[in-house]
Parts: sequence; C-alpha cells; structure tokens
Amino acid sequence: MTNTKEVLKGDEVTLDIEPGMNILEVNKKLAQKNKDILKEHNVQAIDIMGSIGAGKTSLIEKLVQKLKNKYRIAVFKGDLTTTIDADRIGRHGVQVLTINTGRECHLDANVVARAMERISLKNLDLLIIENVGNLICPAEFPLGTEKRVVVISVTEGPYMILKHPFTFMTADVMVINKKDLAETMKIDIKQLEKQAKEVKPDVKVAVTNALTGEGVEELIKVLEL
Ligand SMILES: Nc1nc2c(ncn2[C@@H]2O[C@H](COP(=O)(O)OP(=O)(O)OP(=O)(O)O)[C@@H](O)[C@H]2O)c(=O)[nH]1
Ligand SMILES: [Mg+2]
Repeated sequence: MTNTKEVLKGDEVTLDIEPGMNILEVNKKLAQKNKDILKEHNVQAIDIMGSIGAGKTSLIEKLVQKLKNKYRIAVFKGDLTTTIDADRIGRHGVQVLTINTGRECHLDANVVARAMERISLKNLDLLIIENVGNLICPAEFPLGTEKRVVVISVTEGPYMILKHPFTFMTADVMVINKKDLAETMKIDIKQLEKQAKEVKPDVKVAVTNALTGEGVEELIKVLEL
C-alpha cells in the first residue's frame, strides 16, 4: 500500500540565492535541470495549476484511475499543510509525496528537485504534480515539466482568464471543470474557451466534470497520454 503520509517540508528546503541574483532566473535554470533529468529517465511530467477548489485533485484521481494500468505513476502534491489530497490520491494505489510549502503559495523547481531525489525515476513513466491552489503565483515558477495544465471551474465566474492572463499564457492545456454547474452559474463555456484562445492561441481545451469523469478521456487525449 502506498504511504501517503510521507511529507517533504518545502519551507525547510532553502534556495541558494546570493545578493544580486534573480530568483526567477535561478528557478528557470533549476527547472531546466529537472527537465533534463526527467528526459534522461524517460519520465513525462505534468504541472497542474489552478485556483483553490477548482478540482485539481478530483481530476488527478480520475486520471490515475484511467492511466495506472498503462503507466507507472507518481504524484507530488503541493499544499501549505496537511496530507488530505495525498490521502485521496493514494487510495488509488499510486505513489504520492506531499510537499508542504508552509506559507509559500506555489511550488518551485528547487523543492521539486528535492522531491525527485526521493522517488525512483527509473521505475516511473508519468509524474503528475498538483501545484498549490493558486491562480497567480505558480505562473512564474516553471518546475521543469514537459506540460503545464491550468484548471478553472465554472463556479469561479466568467472573468478568471481575462483577469489572470499570465497563468494561462504558460499553460499547454486548459481544463474547464464543473461542467455540470455551468447552467446554474450562468456560464457560457464556449465564451471561456474563446477567451483562453485569445490569451494563448495554441492552448488545448478539455471540458470536464471531475465527479463523474465526463471529459477526462478528452483530457487524456489533449495531454497526449
Ligand atoms: N459539481 C462538481 N463538483 C466538483 C467537480 N470537481 C470537483 N468538485 C468538487 O469541488 C471541491 C474541490 O475539489 P478538489 O478536487 O479538492 O479541488 P482542488 O483544486 O484540488 O482544491 P485545492 O487542492 O484545495 O486547491 C470538492 O468538493 C469536489 O468534490 C465537478 O466537476 N463538479
Ligand atoms: Mg487539491
């Protein structure tokens, strides 16, 4: 059984920054290192970003259910505190490591590098990283994953994309989740898709209900998994 209680204390992992160094540049270099290591081990990695409660964990649960017989999967779960999400994901029998960031509102490439040292990359095909629930901070901190996904839900209202363009600009795939609530929330999903393409013309879009799994096959397709 997977031990989902393992926690990497992200706030105790210090980044070597000297006066005059640009933290974003340092992160970018570390992200490239992570990317090289993942490539060397033939591991596909995905960074899943999105607001608090958008449905990231629910989608990951559905993805691992559908993909665990095809790929050897590990999940890193970024959260300020608790292993609640890790416990949810671990129930599906995949390896999960929680990264508790303390007060940090995003993961960074350094803490992901430390987490990568704790798992056996040679026994892995797919690494899914659930970033800390936040639509702003993760944008500027690539982790070294091949793909970035941003999840929004219709309950967040009609202006999430236009108001937070930077996160969407870094995303390869956008998920519009909680499709089942669109009518109640009076949200036009086509309009959200249009806005996403305005911000990032080549973004791929999947529309999902993470509770039932509707649209998850489409998500798997756009993720090329
Ligand atoms: N109706 C509906 N509820 C959903 C859907 N997806 C997720 N939820 C619910 O929304 C709540 C938040 O879902 P999570 O998957 O925990 O969201 P998250 O993005 O991982 O949240 P954080 O990790 O806290 O940022 C839960 O109560 C889910 O059951 C959906 O498609 N439709
Ligand atoms: Mg979650």
